[in-house]
Amino acid sequence: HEADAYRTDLMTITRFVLNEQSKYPESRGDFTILLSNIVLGCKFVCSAVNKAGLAKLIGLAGETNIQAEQKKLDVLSNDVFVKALVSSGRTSVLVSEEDEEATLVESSKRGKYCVVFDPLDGSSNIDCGVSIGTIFGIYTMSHNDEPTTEDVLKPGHEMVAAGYCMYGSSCMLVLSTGTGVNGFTLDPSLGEFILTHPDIKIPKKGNIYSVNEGNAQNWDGPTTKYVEKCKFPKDGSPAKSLRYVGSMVADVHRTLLYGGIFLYPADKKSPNGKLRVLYEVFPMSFLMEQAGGQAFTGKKRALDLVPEKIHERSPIFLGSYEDVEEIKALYAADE
Ligand code: AHM
Ligand code: MG
Repeated sequence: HEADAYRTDLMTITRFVLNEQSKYPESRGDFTILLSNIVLGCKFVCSAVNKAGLAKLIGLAGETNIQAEQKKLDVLSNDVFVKALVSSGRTSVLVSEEDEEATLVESSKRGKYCVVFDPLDGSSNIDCGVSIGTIFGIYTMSHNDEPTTEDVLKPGHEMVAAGYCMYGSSCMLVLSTGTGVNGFTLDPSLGEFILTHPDIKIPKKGNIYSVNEGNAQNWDGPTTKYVEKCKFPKDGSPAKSLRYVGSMVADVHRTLLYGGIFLYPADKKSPNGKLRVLYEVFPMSFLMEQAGGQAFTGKKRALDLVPEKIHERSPIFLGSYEDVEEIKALYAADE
């Protein structure tokens, strides 16, 4: 059928968010404008990631004037996001994994949102072409005075939106504005993200666990017991499969769609784990909860953490509701 070959009613991410925002009478389109700048950043990074191998080829051919392409991909991505977000006129504070200090936006360009982000996560996977991603979370300013770093040192449950973009076999943007989770795939011929995964719900229980097992000798008791249980279940259930890309976006994306659990626990060498609270742990925890899963730090609900520093780290266990229940029980028994 012709009708099947071409879908004519395209739900782009902009149209989707405009629809959602129109439910709020006070909405003036600020969020839509902010999001479209994030989307622009994601499209840029997607195109840069796809061209990364070619840029190297040009380099090898002896071109000398390729400074821009030679700029490291993560630095380039950061520059694009910071510029797009500042110029949106809708932000006051930006925190990026790439910048030691928060960016406080000059008064003429200020707006009501604060954005925390990791412009290109999964750095160890960049040079070998394995999936990498961008992660972001959005807060609103709670006052009209001068913005400060304090404006983003808030618990994750105060975020108004969070999402990630995965640069993988296709480019996918997964977003929540607090009313569920939706996935959009970039149609490269249109340059638009189209709704392909409406209302994503994570399976209640999964059969995959995802962790860097190379750190096992330094784990604490509950993590060790949990992973042992995944491999040698004593209750007759089948052993879980192990999948670990080493890119948080890819590992979390798979967990969201297939179910299971992703762990980056504390260990003796890194007592707070590796992942950053503001722009890794919070956005992914927000999405997990919105999809019906859970996110736990080993002590409490991840979204209840109150960061004291912008680059703070925390252990994290997130994924299917029932799988996270198990790790919670092991930590409770350990107290
Ligand atoms: P990065 O910000 O330097 O890229 O590190 C974050 C990444 C995550 O994407 C991933 O979950 C984790 O580091 C993997 O760490 P490890 O190599 O220790 O397993
Ligand atoms: Mg990172």
